[in-house]
Amino acid sequence: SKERQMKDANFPLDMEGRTFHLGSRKGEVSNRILSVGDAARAQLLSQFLKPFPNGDPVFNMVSSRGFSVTTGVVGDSDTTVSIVTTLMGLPNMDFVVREARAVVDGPMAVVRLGTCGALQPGTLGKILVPAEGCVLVHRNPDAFIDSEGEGLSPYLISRPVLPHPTLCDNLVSELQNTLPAGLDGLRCGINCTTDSFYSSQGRTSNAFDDRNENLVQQVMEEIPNAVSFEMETFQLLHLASCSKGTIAAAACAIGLAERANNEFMSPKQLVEMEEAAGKAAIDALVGFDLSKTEL
Ligand code: R1P
Repeated sequence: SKERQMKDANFPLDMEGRTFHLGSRKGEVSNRILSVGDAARAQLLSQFLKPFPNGDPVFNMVSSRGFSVTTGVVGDSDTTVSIVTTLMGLPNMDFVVREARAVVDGPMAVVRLGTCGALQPGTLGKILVPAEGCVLVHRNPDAFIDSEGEGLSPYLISRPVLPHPTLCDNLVSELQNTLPAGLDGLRCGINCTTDSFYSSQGRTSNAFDDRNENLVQQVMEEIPNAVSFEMETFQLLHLASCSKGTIAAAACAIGLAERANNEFMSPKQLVEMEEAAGKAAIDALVGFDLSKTEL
């Protein structure tokens, strides 16, 4: 609750050792984390987690900020996985990765399963995997200052950051096993993480000065193998690459809407893909050798 007494303003913890936003403490989060955007997806995929061998039930908590952590054992193994509801956007992924890192001992593996806008024709409903990397597409506020912004680009595109190659390979081969269409059900390429669902994904608006009418075209010209627009993966892969070799990360996302033709998946198709891709992501985490997080 908001009344929690905190200590250490540099990295706040409460009196029980719980982090400020994710709200978990040591012993509650596995070294293997599946990060998903919303609570319904976390709930759906918790079917793959079983009680602990000592009889303890699957652990579940929701923080006052709305993040959730569900930790249990996978299949007949004694390997644990935590499913974390990461909510949306770069800062929330930052909270999850940093605050999970603070309460987990030893190396970690994190896989994100999200939804995304599908950028390539014919990829609606496919799983889009940033095996070739992930860029950040973000608004450049300086370009919007009337007197000084002239000549500046209103959107900036970072250089790509890569997933952990072995973890990403694990994910692709597990997806091949679980997706109804096998390899045809996925497409690898570059993911574009954006700092807005609207402006920096090229959705136009009369209500704001967004200067984004040509943004999707610009992204596709600069990054011909761009497959997806979503909002968290860059932060995950970037932080993993800055984790001094302690975090391996990879990601995939379901092509929920195809941008070029404006088509959406049906809710039923979405749940089927969430289940299949979620199973694959959990199996990829379980099969990953944690001693190999260093690149
Ligand atoms: C936007 O609708 C949200 O959906 C996508 C985006 O990254 C953003 O978080 O992913 P999730 O379904 O995982 O939240």
